[in-house]
Amino acid sequence: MKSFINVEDIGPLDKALAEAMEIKQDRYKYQHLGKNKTLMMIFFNNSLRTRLSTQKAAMNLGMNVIVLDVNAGAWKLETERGVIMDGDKSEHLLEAIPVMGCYCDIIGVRSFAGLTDREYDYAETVLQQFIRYSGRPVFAMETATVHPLQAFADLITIEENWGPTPSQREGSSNVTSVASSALESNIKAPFPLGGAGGRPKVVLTWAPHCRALPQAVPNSFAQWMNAAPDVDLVITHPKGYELDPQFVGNARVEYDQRKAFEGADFIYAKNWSNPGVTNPADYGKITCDDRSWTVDTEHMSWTNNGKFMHCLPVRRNLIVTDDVIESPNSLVIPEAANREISCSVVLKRMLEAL
Ligand code: AN0
Ligand code: CP
Repeated sequence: MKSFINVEDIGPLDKALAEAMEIKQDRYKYQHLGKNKTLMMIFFNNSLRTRLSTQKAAMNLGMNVIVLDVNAGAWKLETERGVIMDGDKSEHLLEAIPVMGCYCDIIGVRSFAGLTDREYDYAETVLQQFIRYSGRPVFAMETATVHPLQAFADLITIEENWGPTPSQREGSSNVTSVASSALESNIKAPFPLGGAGGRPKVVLTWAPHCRALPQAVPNSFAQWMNAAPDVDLVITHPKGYELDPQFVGNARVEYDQRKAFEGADFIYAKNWSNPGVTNPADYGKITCDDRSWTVDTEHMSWTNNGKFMHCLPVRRNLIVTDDVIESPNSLVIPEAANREISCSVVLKRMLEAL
């Protein structure tokens, strides 16, 4: 795998999920792959989970790791070509990127959307420069429009928490492609999505926030759920918050949050700023702060004993109430734990392709 940005990059999801389950059982199994290989993580924005889980995954694979926080200690970088650099930026990305590439074998990039210029953000301008000029395989650690490591971890978490009890799973004869390919490759079968338990209803819900946040997390979540075998994806948000159609795909959009929640097996909450799809002038703005969208126990009572998910960091009592995030149905911690697993699969694939 030469880059990891979109769901297609990982190939068939059944194989990727089976590999994730295999690595989860023995996370040091592929430690030989990373010997004398160096991962460089470049952060243009803050992070807790991505920083820690990616480093852990790389260490599990025997890699060396270099972390650079661009805004804390490096020269301030110019990203636009053609500007006269007489301001506060001392170095241009066009030199910095190939230099970074000299010191490593694989590069991970975190570079959020600026949320002022939709075209610039949706062209993934910074990420594309890394791909073009670093000479190294590059993966997204949340870029302007996508956060695939998160979406892959979310898929693993849904897979693990969906369906009947473990004993019923063993006896299930309704084996789908996930399990069959896993069995073929002699890997312990994960529970098949869309198997004995039917199709999980997964609801991506917008929730209010005090800051303008990117669309990367909901974009990737929608993209991965659409690609997953037999997931019934419903997206709910206030009018005007329509995500880019390339990510919405065939998902159902339901503007009535209560209707969307009815019968849901998984509630995936996230704030995003206005994607500027219906009104380009609204791009990156907060055009709704309706607190009735905050996920509370009443919201969860509309679901099918649904599990609560959020990628974290989360602002309590804006996105979700204390009661819901602390409830036994909250998956936020296992979800974060699976970031180590999703990243391990990605780095393993990249190391194999070096
Ligand atoms: C970021 C976002 O919404 O994209 C990162 C989430 C993983 N969140 C914040 O900036 C609070
Ligand atoms: N979920 C996630 O990516 O968290 P961080 O922003 O802390 O890395």
